[in-house]
Amino acid sequence: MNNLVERFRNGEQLALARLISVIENEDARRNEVMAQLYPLMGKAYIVGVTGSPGAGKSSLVDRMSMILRKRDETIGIIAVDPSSPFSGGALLGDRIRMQTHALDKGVFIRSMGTRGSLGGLAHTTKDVAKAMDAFGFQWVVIETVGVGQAEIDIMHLADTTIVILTPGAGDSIQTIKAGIMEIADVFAVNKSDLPGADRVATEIETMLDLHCDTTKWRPPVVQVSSVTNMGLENLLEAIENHRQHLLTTGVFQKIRQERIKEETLEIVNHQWQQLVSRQVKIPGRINELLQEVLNRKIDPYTAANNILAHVATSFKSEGAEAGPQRKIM
Ligand SMILES: Nc1nc2c(ncn2[C@@H]2O[C@H](COP(=O)(O)OP(=O)(O)OP(=O)(O)O)[C@@H](O)[C@H]2O)c(=O)[nH]1
Ligand SMILES: [Mg+2]
Repeated sequence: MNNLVERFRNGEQLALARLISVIENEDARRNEVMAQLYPLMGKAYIVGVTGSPGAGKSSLVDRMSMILRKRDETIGIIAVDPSSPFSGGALLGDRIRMQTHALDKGVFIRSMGTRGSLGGLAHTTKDVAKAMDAFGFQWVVIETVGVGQAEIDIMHLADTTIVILTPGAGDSIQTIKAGIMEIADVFAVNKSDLPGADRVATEIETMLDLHCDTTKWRPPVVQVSSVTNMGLENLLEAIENHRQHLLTTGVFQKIRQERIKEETLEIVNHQWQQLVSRQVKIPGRINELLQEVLNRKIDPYTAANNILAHVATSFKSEGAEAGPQRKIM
């Protein structure tokens, strides 16, 4: 494992791919890996891209990456497809749509598709994004279909979230109503080479006039086309403007700090749950307490308190030694 981390530090993409597999498979070494990579994290700018199936997310990410590469900036891309059972490597479709970058070391594409990911899809995506950040990519772009809670959670990872709408799909207002409006920092009307794009853009602006708190940030609406490459520079400028807004208002710093706190508490929660489930599996005090509840000798609340106390004691003896224990730098 140390060898793998060392190769990762030396910029070997194969090592990055292997470490992502460790993260995805909820391997016992996952926490150890994340702890080792932690000092390298926090430099990438994270962009979320969401929209209905077929809105052109992958195509747009591909085009944006092309421009960023011309500026010599590096990009890690995560394509999350919750409906797909596949995981690891690139899904065929994404491989084709993003093939422009097949031989380019400045772009790394990873598709993730397993619903049943043990730590949860959002949790795993977050860790994969962190691994790409630690690897040194200046941009980490996460593409996901904007439907369920897990996907919205994933978008909360992003510094800037782009919501893609298209003309003709009839989904603009519907999508906005579905609560996606709250997560949008930039609206992209993709497929603007097709008729109806102006109307969609106007609809979004009207919606923003009515509902947007302009004291904060009014999401710009940018018309783009991945086919004609129209508007791509404007889209990148909109992202840059949002980034500057976050930095100058101090919101960027605040959000990053909030996230670190939240994530640390999430780890506590996660470890705690694992500790409890491990103990429940073995005969012992916890099972005795559960049995007493079943026999109506004690109530579940008293039992829960006793269980917590018991787990805490065993954590002192076993758990504290199991995980990573290092100081940062
Ligand atoms: N006319 C037109 N077609 C586009 C544009 N962008 C993408 N498409 C087409 O729309 C289809 C879907 O594009 P994708 O990039 O795969 O869309 P996606 O949102 O990533 O799709 P999923 O990941 O399957 O949800 C493809 O056939 C693209 O060629 C565009 O700007 N104009
Ligand atoms: Mg796609």
